[in-house]
Amino acid sequence: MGTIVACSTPFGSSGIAVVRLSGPVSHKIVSSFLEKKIISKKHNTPTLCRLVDSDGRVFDEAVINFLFSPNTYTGEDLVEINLHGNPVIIQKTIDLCCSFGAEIAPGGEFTKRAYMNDKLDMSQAEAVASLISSKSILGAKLSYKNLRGSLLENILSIKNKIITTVGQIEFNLDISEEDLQPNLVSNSVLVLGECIESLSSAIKSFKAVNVLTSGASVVIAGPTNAGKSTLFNALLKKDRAIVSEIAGTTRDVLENTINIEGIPFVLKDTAGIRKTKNSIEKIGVEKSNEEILSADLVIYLGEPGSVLSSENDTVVYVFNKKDIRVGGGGYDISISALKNENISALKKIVLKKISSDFSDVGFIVTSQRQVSCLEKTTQHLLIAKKSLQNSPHLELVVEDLNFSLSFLDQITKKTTKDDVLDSVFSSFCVGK
Ligand SMILES: Nc1nc2c(ncn2[C@@H]2O[C@H](COP(=O)(O)OP(=O)(O)OP(=O)(O)O)[C@@H](O)[C@H]2O)c(=O)[nH]1
Ligand SMILES: [Mg+2]
Repeated sequence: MGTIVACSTPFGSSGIAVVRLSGPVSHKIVSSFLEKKIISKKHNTPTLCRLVDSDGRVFDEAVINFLFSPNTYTGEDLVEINLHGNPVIIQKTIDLCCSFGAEIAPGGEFTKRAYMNDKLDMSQAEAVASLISSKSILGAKLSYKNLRGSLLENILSIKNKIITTVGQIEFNLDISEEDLQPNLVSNSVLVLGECIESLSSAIKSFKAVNVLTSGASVVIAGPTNAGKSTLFNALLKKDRAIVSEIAGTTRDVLENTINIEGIPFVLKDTAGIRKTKNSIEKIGVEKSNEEILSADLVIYLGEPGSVLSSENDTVVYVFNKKDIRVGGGGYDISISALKNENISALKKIVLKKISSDFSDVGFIVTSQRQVSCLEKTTQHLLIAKKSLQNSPHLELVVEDLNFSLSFLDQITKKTTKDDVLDSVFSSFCVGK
């Protein structure tokens, strides 16, 4: 593998920026444009150095850390250049690295190398991506748990149970299929049942984790003039949406993120739902219905007696304008968006509805790819379990158990195909 370079911090003006190199000649490349061309022989000893352009003039000074294989993030020789965060200086440094033999690193290349050099397994590499993209501190904590090997441990424990079951069945097959060990079938069914249960709770955890890392989408919906945009503004604590007494004011979906007790919510204001001949408003209403369908939660501002007609049943029914009218029976809460009454109580209800999904998540997965691997594992375990219970054709059972193991391997081990690798690492940012 060649030597790669990238800026690991966001490109732009900042106090400090970090340019990183990894690969066999990374130390030599960096020393080529230092005023004093010494390569540090000591691991992890940050040193102040001057950076020199091809005309021999110094253009910045930087704290440079030379790190030696294998005790680095990638497992290769690595250099971290902490320079002033000016895009011109960053670009000059990267250009110089390239002129001395480095290649620009594509997104995720540093973590991909860490994976290739056995510094991380696949579940830990994916935890790095979700740790970086997490929008809440709780999401970051869960991702960090996986980075430290929580998912790996849980998967290995399930794998061990399956491998032991395969071993016991194969041992029986070697002796005699007719003369089965007592309790072999019943014990195996029990163990596979336990594995299926753990996998199913991990699959369920994904929705909750996704909310913590990407934010829960909360759609404010209801008829025209119900006060949706007024509520949107009240929740954001700023006048973001246009409010008026004219029915059909909001046409496009407006979006903004709020944070309730550390959980991110992507709040959406939508067009009021009504029958209309206006072609633009009609498009707005269609968009509202699409948003309602895909929302994690809908705040529905309805008229008394009206119910949201959608397949999405995660709804908080809100009676608005309580300052000028009476009612509210059968609703989850009465508020006045205009007078800011009961807005905090509404936030609490929203938080409770969303967080009930992840109040006690233990074994969690953080990517759709991991979910589909676990689903395929479960399918084969279910078939194996059924075969054991119905007519124990033990060879078939072993075949399905081996299939289930191959899907677990895709989450943890290195047997992963190139296309899976590309899809995982291409979602990373450059420099990680
Ligand atoms: N008295 C009172 N008026 C309210 C309240 N909430 C909204 N309104 C008024 O109701 C009218 C409609 O409010 P909007 O927030 O624009 O309603 P909307 O549901 O977004 O309407 P569309 O975008 O047309 O679907 C405005 O005149 C608001 O001032 C409330 O709690 N009390
Ligand atoms: Mg509106």
